Amino acid sequence: MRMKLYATPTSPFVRKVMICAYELDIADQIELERCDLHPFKRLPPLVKLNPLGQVPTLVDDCESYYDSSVICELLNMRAGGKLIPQDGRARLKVLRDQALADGLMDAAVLIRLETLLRDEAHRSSQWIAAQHAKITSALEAFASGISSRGSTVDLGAITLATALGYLDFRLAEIGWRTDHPGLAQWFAFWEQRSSHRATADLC
Ligand SMILES: N[C@@H](CCC(=O)N[C@@H](CS)C(=O)NCC(=O)O)C(=O)O
Repeated sequence: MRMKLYATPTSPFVRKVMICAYELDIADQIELERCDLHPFKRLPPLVKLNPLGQVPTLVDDCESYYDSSVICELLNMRAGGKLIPQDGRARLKVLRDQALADGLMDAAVLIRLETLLRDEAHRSSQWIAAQHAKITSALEAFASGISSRGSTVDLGAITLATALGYLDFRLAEIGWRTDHPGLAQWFAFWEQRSSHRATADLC
């Protein structure tokens, strides 16, 4: 039976899930159900499946799963994949990398919402600066370990690549490549992967 993924085309978390699906060669088992989401409006059919009313939400075998980290774990399990090491410190490190890159994407989405939803008079420059600080230190952390990352394809690398792609899409003015040439070189390799290219219109 095909899985159904509730999605919006500009969610980096949806793209992360679909990159995993392509890497695991099971993207054709997923049917995308497009949702028109707005942060101030909840979609009752989506809330029924996920009380947070967020995408990505996946329905598999009459059960719904969220958030993106759980869905990626499910896809990896279903495909018998190797995107997440099974145990030990290796597993924890991949999950930690995922958490850091997810946090980077959360900060970028919050900046986007603050600037999109509020008029200038009500915008908090302090709030925006605090989110920028998270992005800066997350990029520094990834940059400092990039030489040992090599060409390994795991959930941490996928989430990092998704986050960098989202920065290019929504916050290009950050210009992260200037400060982090090693990260830029790594991402140039990633951008060529078919999973990244196949999901380009998702973000
Ligand atoms: N932690 C969640 C974050 C998902 C998320 O932030 N989704 C956003 C779209 S990018 C959303 O659905 N926003 C609508 C809302 O929060 O009401 C995940 O990893 O899936």
